Amino acid sequence: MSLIASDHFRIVVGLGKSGMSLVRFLASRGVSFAVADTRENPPELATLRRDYPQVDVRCGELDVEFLCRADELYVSPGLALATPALQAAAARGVKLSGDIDLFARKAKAPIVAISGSNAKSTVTTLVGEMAAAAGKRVAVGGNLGTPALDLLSDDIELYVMELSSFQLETTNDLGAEVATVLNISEDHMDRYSGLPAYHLAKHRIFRGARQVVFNRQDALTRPLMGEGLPCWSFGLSVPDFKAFGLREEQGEKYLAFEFQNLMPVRELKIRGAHNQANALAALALGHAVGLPFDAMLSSLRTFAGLEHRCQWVRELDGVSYYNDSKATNVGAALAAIEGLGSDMDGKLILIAGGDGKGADFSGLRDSVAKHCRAVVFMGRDSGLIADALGDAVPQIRATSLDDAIAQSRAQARPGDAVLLSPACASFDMFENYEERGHLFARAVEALA
Ligand code: UMA
Ligand code: ADP
Repeated sequence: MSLIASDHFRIVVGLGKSGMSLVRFLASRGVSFAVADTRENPPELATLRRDYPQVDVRCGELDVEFLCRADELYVSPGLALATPALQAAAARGVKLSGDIDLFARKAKAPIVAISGSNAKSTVTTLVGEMAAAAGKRVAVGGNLGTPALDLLSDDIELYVMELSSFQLETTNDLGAEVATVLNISEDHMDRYSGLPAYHLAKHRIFRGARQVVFNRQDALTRPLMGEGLPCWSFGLSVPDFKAFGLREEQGEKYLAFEFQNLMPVRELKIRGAHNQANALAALALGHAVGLPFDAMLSSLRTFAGLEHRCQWVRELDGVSYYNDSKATNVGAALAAIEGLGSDMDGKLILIAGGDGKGADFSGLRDSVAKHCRAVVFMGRDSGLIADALGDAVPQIRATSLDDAIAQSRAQARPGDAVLLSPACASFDMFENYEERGHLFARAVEALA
């Protein structure tokens, strides 16, 4: 892996999980490459030095001259393409690309590609379980955790990929068998110039797709181009042709395809209207790649949801406690407040706040006023949320997560629920949303 410029010299920019998967991939194919990371001590540095000691690694501020020795940069989803050094390299003719483009070129099996502001992990996991229940050799990953390139194998019959807007920024031609953007609401506004730029990044998922699934209730999920591509839709309304939705018969609500009832909604283990939409999206994606209904429905009957997504923790004094730490944006918190709030007789005590990522919190006001008894705030941007909510409900400031739990408990009455659904990222107080969720669950379980 010399540093001498050649026609085929690559630089992996970013040495986290996806960067390390690129290193393994390129090394195994004898491609000449180096690595750069803006951090002094990136997470996979020790592994790289141990397993690939010959690879040149540059840590710290990106050096444009160094980057320009490559003909292509594989940029981590964690780095914005707008980063000046990357733009300077691009202006000098260096191609900017990412791991998903490489993966798409090498994958021999069909790809189910899933993006959206929320519900990606839930729907990706569900489609993966449906495919496994149908007897397919399926690989599931992407933004969900296992980097795409680590999934590549000749044995695989179907890839189910969760793709973030960050990954899609560097994805030029995915060529998925079926692609979807599940929903669009504001997120990552600290990285994008506004909703249109974020929307544009998400819609790159449709490049080269053979089929499309869109959300009938969210116009921003419809592909801007792609006339003539087979399209399937999902939504909570009554379905028509090529559509999944809800039908009601004799007081019983059903998941349905076109004019056919598939399964009573009450047989779903995952709760709330947002999860009914997720189940319908998964059915649409699975149907598009030929999975049989019986296998898909049996998965829906057993899937209990992922950790940190509206997860029931315990009941104490007639009050239920839910961990929705994964609600790192306004859209996700809204879905949880509406989904749980309309499913119960009591009210919610909402615990919110953290790193707001530049979001506009005013969209929470109506749902909070309708479903919440009080909001308990914690974290850096809690003042911004408090201002946006105005006098919708009583507001309480907490000094820590434990304090927030204690304050919520004091507010709750039997029949209520305490819901940690912060509408914010966690990085101001915690390592990540998982740590925030685990600490919440542990503290709630310890309540006497
Ligand atoms: N970073 C630098 N300098 C660099 C490279 C990264 O400062 O040169 C920082 C950035 O703040 C960045 C963070 O390090 O946000 C992580 O970057 P990384 O390259 O170390 O990330 P990976 O470990 O490769 O993880 C990435 C995805 N991370 C991001 O998009 C931020 C993971 O999604 C994904 O699971 C993994 O690849 C495998 O595909 C995580 C995520 O937070 C779960 N995604 C966002 C989300 O879901 O909202 C989009
Ligand atoms: P993602 O991978 O897109 O972050 P997850 O499945 O991890 O999605 O869920 C993230 C958050 O979004 C959770 O807090 C969850 O309660 C909420 N959520 C789940 N389904 C929906 C939906 N259909 N619309 C909006 N929010 C949702």
